[in-house]
Amino acid sequence: MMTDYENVLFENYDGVGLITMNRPQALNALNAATLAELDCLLDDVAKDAAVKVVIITGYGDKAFVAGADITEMRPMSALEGRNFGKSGQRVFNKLENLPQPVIAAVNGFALGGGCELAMACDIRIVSDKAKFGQPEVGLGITPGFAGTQRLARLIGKGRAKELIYTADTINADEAFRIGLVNKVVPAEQLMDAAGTMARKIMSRGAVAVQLSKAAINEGLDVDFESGQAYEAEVFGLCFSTADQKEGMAAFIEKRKAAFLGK
Ligand code: CO8
Repeated sequence: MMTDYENVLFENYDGVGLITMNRPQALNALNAATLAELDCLLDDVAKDAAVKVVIITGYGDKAFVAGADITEMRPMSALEGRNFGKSGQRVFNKLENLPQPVIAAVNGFALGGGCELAMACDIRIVSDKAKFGQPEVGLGITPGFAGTQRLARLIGKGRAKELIYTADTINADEAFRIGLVNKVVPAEQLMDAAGTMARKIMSRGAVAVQLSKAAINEGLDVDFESGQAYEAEVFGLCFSTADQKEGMAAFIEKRKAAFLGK
């Protein structure tokens, strides 16, 4: 695994891979170099069997990610903007479809591309100091890293339109109320809460967790019947795993399952 990135940090804590977005001088804003590093890091993580669950957070106590880098975007042509948007979409799709489950531990501002990054994660646990929004129309652009798509799918069309058209910033409690985030915790408990959830997920059958993730993601992009067909295939596949034999034996024997992840 490569570890000499500048703008993204990576550490493996007993199977929990911690990715830290690390450009504190710009509130961890995503420039092209940061996106490129995240892209490579995700390739490494996807292949790393020692990483069971991933947590993504932002460096410092102020920002998760304050968006795409406005200084870098300012002089872009239409074509450059389109290509930058596409490259961000591609990296965020890679994140969304990472084999391992991904928890966003949102420690502060998650605006624009930062909100879009959090939405590409499976689960969002957030500090009570976190702030969310899609401020793009206030800059004369639309969301460009799939915010128009993921926000509407996550919180519904009406609320997504309100947030995007007004460019309002909302606090953690409001984000929870509208279903944008899973859980709000006091700032100082954020990493503990994310770690606790990561370890709980790790205690389950890893094959079943990864196949559940694939089935949910696959299903949201196709019609219901095709989603069900995919589910039936992965459900069947589970019966060829050691984890299924262990999980069901443990239930019958009234003991805790010791999964092998295969
Ligand atoms: N890009 C570049 N630099 C940034 C960004 C950013 N998104 N956000 C903050 N910074 C920089 C500031 O310029 C400042 O730098 P300096 O110290 O050199 O002046 C430093 O970070 C600290 O920021 P502030 O002084 O502004 O800190 P405040 O506490 O006063 O304010 C805010 C914090 C409210 C988060 C404020 O920084 C802010 O509004 N930031 C911009 C938020 C924003 O609009 N984000 C959306 C950007 S657009 C986007 O994400 C589109 C995604 C899709 C792109 C598609 C491509 C075509």
